[in-house]
Amino acid sequence: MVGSVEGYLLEKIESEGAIHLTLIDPERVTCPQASRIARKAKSSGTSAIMIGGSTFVSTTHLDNVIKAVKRTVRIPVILFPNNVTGISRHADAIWFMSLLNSVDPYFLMGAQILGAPLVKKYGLEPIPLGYVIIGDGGTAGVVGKAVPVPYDKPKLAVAHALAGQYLGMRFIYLEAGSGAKKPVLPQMIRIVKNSIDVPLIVGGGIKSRRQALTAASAGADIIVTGNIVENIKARRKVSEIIKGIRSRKA
Ligand code: 1GP
Repeated sequence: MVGSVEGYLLEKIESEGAIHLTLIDPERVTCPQASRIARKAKSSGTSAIMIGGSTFVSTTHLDNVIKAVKRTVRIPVILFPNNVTGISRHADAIWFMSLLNSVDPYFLMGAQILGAPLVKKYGLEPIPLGYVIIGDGGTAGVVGKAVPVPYDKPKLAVAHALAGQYLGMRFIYLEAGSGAKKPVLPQMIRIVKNSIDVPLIVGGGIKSRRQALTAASAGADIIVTGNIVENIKARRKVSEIIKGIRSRKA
């Protein structure tokens, strides 16, 4: 049941303690830019590339960005879809996700029902993921019609994460929103990590080595960064983030 990309992530977490994934938003990059970001991120030590955004992208451009990334690096490409239109046959796997604190059934199960046949048809590896919006959640929170978990209510985050795990989701993602002013707080990461038995992903607003170290030390198994890779200093930035993750005290 566990596919090769999921197995790869689990092994990496097991051997490295905490890992980094790079998110590329196809709306914000050209194909050459996506290739460059992926190459630099890979050489800095990122473990996989996630592709997705919160709003709109043409499926042709999405396909082309993924093809460009796959031509450049040999690490897995995992879709991070905000809707059915975020599915591409060219990726290796897809975070098959439900936005657990959405009030809209479409984001809880509707989009998944529409997308599942495509995942099957394209032979994508689905990785079940419970997605929880923290703080204002940025664009993802608005688009997904989430009732966000406040930063200072860690027990509410635990309730969401446990519900996801008990429904069979094999990863839980605490999302502060791309470009969030404040990342998920370590107190929340720690209590969620101590309450669940599946790997914990944390992202949104992580911009520095110190913030990455804080999240990894609090128990994040996977740290996702997006915004910081979209500029020319990408390599140095990603490399700093990864150094932060690797210097954590478990
Ligand atoms: C957003 O958690 C990711 O979905 C990454 O956020 O763009 O702020 O790094 P940033």
